Amino acid sequence: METAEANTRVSRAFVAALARAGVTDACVSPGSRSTPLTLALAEQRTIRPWLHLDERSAAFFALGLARATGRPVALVCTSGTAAANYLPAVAEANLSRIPLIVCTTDRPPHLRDVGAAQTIDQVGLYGTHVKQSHDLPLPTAEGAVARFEAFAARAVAAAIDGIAGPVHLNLPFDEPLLLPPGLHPASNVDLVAAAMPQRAPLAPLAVDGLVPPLRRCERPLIVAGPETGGLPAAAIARLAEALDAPVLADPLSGMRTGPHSRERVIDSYDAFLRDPAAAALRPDVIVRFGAVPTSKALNQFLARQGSATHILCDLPGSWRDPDALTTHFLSGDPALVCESLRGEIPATSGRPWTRDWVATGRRASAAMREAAASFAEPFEGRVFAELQEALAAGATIVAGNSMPVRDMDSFVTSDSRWLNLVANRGANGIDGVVSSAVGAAAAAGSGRVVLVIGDLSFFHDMNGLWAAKRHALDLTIVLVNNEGGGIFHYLPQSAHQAVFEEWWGTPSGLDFRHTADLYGARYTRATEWPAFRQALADGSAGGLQIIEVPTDRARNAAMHREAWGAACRVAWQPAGAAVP
Ligand SMILES: Cc1ncc(C[n+]2csc(CCOP(=O)(O)OP(=O)(O)O)c2C)c(N)n1
Ligand SMILES: [Mg+2]
Repeated sequence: METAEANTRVSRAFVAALARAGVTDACVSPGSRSTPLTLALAEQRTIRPWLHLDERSAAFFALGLARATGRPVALVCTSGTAAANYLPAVAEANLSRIPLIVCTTDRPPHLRDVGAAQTIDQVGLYGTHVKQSHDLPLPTAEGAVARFEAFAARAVAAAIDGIAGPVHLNLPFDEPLLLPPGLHPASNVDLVAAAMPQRAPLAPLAVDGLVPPLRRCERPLIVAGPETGGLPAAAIARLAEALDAPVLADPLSGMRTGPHSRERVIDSYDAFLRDPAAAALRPDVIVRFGAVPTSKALNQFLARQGSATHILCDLPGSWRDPDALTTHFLSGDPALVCESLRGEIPATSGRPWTRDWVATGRRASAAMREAAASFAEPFEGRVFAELQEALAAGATIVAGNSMPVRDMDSFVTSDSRWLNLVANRGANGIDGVVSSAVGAAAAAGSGRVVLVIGDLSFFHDMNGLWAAKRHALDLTIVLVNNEGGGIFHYLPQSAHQAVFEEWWGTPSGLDFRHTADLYGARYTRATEWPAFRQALADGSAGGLQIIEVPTDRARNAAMHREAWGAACRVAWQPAGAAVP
């Protein structure tokens, strides 16, 4: 009984310590080895335990919830391959800087690597995809309560400190795992949630080396890439004003929409930078914030600017520059970086360079919207234009990887009404997207959440729908069904007609109406935009809703090319031409 009592005592103390450190949600999947921890979570009221049947979905749900709340979410699973199913979401959380406390339970050390059931090597299972990984002592060890509490507090601190990310705790439990019901003591754990530690402001920045190029520059450019939780939009907008620089704002940067000054924000660069005429644009200083932009055209444009000064601003320890372009790295909190830089440069205004970028951007943006509205057939990009029109400020749009996030980039325009635009862009996986959106929908006060997802990505995580049903969450899913991988039509393999359809087109042949039935979702197949709008309006009543938009892959590739062409044709008018 000593072992069972120790398991109970230590698990309760561990859960209480997580709660004190600020954890408010845990995702728990059923199993035997995790029993003490699951019971400790089930018998308290401070941390909300969310039941999940599938660990891969559980981890992506946790990721979506943590991204929406900004707080670390705990994961609890049994031993064996259950733990391995967390890996895709752990990798995404690590790259997207989302805090998770990954608690895998395990056999005690003497039962490892000796053929015991449901036992795999879990020590360091997530490799370099976690910020820290610890194999905890057995609950019967001397001083285990204090040690478990310390590991919980330390894990939360590590997960949110600096560059946020996942932390792995491997918790061994020996049998008997728990006491029989009559002997199991009532919980006397008094859980009090403490305030989250704040990120300490960083020391003033060493900006000296940057000042001359910034003062001298004539053609500055600011690039706002994706950032979990959003970049400091107002601070970057103020820097853009002081420098009088255009801001190329990725949809996932938090800068494309919102009440900050968007005077210099450009939303259509992905279209017009495709044009050979873009070669004439030669920025002399490029200031970059956030991760690598979604737009390939922008990344290729930046990679061509070899003679420019590239200033990368990011948190210490980060280096998001796959093309090795950086000439100056400024480490620090981006908001403080902006303020420091602003103090060093004389205010500038009226640069023709910036006026031209902004005018070009507006013309291209209008042309893209017009093109999207003009197609008679269902055009995938139009989904985002329709959503931006219909959704209230503060709504969340989760874009699946593949074409949805690219269409979000092309068709969500700069707007004073803030939309929370998110996607799993750390590792760009098409896995776990449904669960990430369900997790976002689970965040209290998150407003309406709409997921736009391709059919193969939807198939990949249909299990994720279970949590929406089980926890009665409100989520609208726009299922863009082009019967396969539409994105591959933009790649060279699309010309290899003999093999393309079988190995890249890959239609699933599934009727997703049955998926909706299985998970109790309201289902609409919208072949016309008025029907789409009506379904979207109906969905605001709540519950789980799937709006399927059937599209044609090959035709959509052609329509995208037409839209880009239209944008490029109007973008390069001489300076002073009318701006729509
Ligand atoms: C886990 C994972 N497997 C495979 C891929 C490669 N991949 C990228 S896009 C794509 C097709 C996605 O199809 P769909 O979700 O229908 O979106 P569409 O391309 O039609 O917009 C695949 C297989 C990936 N990114 N992640
Ligand atoms: Mg598809």
